[in-house]
Amino acid sequence: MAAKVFKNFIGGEWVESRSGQTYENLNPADTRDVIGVFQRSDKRDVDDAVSAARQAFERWRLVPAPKRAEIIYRAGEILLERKEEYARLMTREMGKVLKETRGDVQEAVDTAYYMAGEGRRQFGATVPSELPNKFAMAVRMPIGVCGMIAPWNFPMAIPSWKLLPALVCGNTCVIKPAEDTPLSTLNLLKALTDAGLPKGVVNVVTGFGPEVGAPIAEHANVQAISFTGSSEVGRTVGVTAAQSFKPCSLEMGGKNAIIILDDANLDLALDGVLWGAFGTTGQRCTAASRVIVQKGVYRQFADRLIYRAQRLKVGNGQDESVEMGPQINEQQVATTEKYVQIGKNEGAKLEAGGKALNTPDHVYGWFFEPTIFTDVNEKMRIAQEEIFGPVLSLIPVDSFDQAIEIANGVTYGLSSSVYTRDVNKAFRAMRDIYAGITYVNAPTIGAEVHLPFGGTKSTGNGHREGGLGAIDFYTQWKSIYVDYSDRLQRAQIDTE
Ligand code: UN1
Repeated sequence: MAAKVFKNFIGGEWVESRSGQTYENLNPADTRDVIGVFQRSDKRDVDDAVSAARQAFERWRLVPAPKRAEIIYRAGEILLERKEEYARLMTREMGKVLKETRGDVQEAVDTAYYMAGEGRRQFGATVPSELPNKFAMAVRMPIGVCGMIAPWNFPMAIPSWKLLPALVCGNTCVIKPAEDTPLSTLNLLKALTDAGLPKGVVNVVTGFGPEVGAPIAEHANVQAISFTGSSEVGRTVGVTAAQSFKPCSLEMGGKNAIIILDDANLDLALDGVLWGAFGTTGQRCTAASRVIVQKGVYRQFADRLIYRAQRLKVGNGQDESVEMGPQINEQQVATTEKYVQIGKNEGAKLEAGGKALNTPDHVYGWFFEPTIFTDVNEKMRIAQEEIFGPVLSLIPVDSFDQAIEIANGVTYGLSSSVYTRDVNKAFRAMRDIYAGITYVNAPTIGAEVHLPFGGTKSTGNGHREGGLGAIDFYTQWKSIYVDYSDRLQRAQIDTE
């Protein structure tokens, strides 16, 4: 059977790429399974999408925010009805297990409900004026056309973090889904259009970074840009955006640590580490890739973790009994293999996994064993660089203070976690870990959509997604002064 062809969505129409070029999207658990044929777009398609978004902006910005919000709310209801269908397609397209893809769709539903509420908030400020008979306020205004570049690991949730706040604030959008996972973004779009989103308000252009992402970031009529992906590409996007002074939100890598102190509930920590490190096959920017363990419990913890990790069922995520799916593509497996070799060369002890899986059940997909290095020194590359695969480094430490220092001793600062029963140490960790997110007695993953999401240092550039951070990013302030004195009043001059 010929694979289904999916088109770009521009100005409310399904259109082919101008070049007529396409590419195949394959199931990472079984590359014989073609999800579909997608448009391989280029700058001309981006230009079309930006003009459509530009035109639509003039009408959309004037739709009252509570009305915009109703469409978003309805899209949330539609996503909930289609949750199982979209989760199954996402597992086929992206690989993570069904339990997780249901969570990914749910995260878009949560975002829709939250952002729909913002239709009746988007609070500004009314403040007194220094002059008599003068009124002052600050209101949030939409920015215009927002460009978005999304990653493959949360193919519906992350596009929803970008699109839905932008929309409720009155912006229009051009989004490029990751080339590995365009279908899930098109499914999100379908929910929005079925909910009544007008033509041109969201435009989806599929394809590859240099051919689609770069022209979006460069486009003179794209007024803001939001990117989630690697720090390397993020730097290029940031530099491009700076040239035309576009607001730019970057959410990039992590090297997230879980600290386990001697007094921790080890059973709880064990479940948390397995979930944090091997959930989504380690392919979350919030994944736990370092576990810093105090020496009193280090060996016991390592033994129990290795035992459990070696028994995780790895396979096709469409099978409900599978606990860990494949990596997204060949290149990610190659990166994981490269880092396993680096870890061995650096002298870390490989105690679990370390290889791509090639049994008859795995031979058509990009599977890798849950991998654990022990006795890792915090300066080794496997303890410093983001791997984005199922590889975990265990680092033994003497004290709480040393644990915090090591947790902070990387260039990233997204998520972090501490397992302890000592409330004083928990509060010190909350204060002293320099990261955007800290969990106490829970792993590094599992952020909720109504709180700010993002990190310090090379993880980001100061913006936050989720919650109010998103409303801040997708609006700009306008200060308004109304003088009803009927005479010229001069601020700072008429001081008497
Ligand atoms: C990501 O890691 O890329 O907190 C996003 C979590 C999810 C989102 C992760 N809610 O793990």
